[in-house]
Amino acid sequence: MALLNILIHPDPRLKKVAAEIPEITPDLRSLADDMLETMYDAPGIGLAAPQVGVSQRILVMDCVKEKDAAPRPMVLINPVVTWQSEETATYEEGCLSIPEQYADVERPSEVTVQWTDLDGTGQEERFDGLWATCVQHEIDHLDGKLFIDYLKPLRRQMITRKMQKLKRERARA
Ligand code: K1U
Ligand code: ZN
Repeated sequence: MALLNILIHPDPRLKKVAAEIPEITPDLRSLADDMLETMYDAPGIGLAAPQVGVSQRILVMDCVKEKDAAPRPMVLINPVVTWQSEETATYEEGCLSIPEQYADVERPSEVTVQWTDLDGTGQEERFDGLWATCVQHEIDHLDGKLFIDYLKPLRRQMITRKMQKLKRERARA
């Protein structure tokens, strides 16, 4: 297992549409393990492969919040939203690729998602609450979209400038 480097916005690799995964390989299982380790270490509740520089359609998430509850690590390969509610919900979102910036984003409050798991088996689940927000945020990453793309241009520009400054400071350190 290994901790992976999380790309920081702006980065062209975060804007690309990720490729479908044709088969489950040992390398893919190893990537999923590393992504989960990286997500828990960050800490975060989700992580998509483009955030670690891999342009493939795989994401991990675990939105269990209760301290004493068992973790629920999930690995979704080639996820597709097959249904979304008309009702929406607004959550204050963050992103490991845009550290320390948060903003309200409105999305469908429930979604049904189909995906392939690491055994190659097709899965389907309806998500609500934070799980629904998170899975939509992560699928957006696979489509080269960030939560700041939902904000007004001026706010997006301010956040992008802050991230450019952060990257310059990190490069100098
Ligand atoms: O995709 C990512 O960048 C991960 C992101 C997922 C996300 C957060 C909030 C709403 C939608 C999607 C994060 O995990 S940011 C960190 C975070 O939210 C968190 C960190 C520690 C404890 C609880 C939450
Ligand atoms: Zn994100």
